[in-house]
Amino acid sequence: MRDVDRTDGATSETNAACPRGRPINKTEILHMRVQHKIPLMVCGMLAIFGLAAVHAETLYRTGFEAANEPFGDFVAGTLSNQNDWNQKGKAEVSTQSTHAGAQSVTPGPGDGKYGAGIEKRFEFPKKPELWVDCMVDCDGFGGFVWVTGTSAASGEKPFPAVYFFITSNGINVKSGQDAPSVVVPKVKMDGWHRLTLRLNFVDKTYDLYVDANLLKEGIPFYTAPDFGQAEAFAGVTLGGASDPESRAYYDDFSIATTFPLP
Ligand SMILES: [Ca+2]
Repeated sequence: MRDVDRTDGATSETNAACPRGRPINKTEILHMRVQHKIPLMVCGMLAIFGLAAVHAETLYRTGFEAANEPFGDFVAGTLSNQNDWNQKGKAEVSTQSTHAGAQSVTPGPGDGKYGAGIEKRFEFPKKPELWVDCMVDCDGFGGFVWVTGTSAASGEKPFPAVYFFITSNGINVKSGQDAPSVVVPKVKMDGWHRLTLRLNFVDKTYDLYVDANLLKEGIPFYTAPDFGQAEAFAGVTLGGASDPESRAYYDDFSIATTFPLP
């Protein structure tokens, strides 16, 4: 027996599932539909998460080791622009202080006024979100990190999107040439610490994590006088303090489209 509810087109049936032979009411039909939909919803969610897992990409990763590096091995000693990590100072692939393995990288000492830095450019397809992750040991002196980007106004010329200094008191963020520096919640940056940045090129902000703890979210990208804010990722500069005695070491550097694991 099959009835059609003409008000909503729903079909009610009397069959083995309805032993008393009474029509199934609308509430029961709705319940059955929901029950039927739950497995479909679960399948859909699994498919979405599966696709997300497939699309999670590690775009670059290095421990600056001598072997088994997926994007190029490093020889201990003078950096000499190995694997397109460009240097201006006396940068080295170092065995002095490492977070993992036998080697790390240091931009070398400052010149008394500015800290030395090492820089690498990347040419990834444009992404709305990127995660930059690294370990840093500032050896008590401090350092600085820039993430550079490009905008329609800057063309191919990169300029800072993320601009901060690591000090003994915490992390000092600059959001513009004339903008005041902001010290995010104080963290003691002695020894090795993990720095993680979630870059949002849609909102033009970033979130800052230290040792996987979110310290501050939604920090505006640096605003450059002629170029505005970065719209696409261009590269990274890792730097040390200005003191000639200073050394900052970096290790386990990666760029990915999702939160880096573990
Ligand atoms: Ca290493």
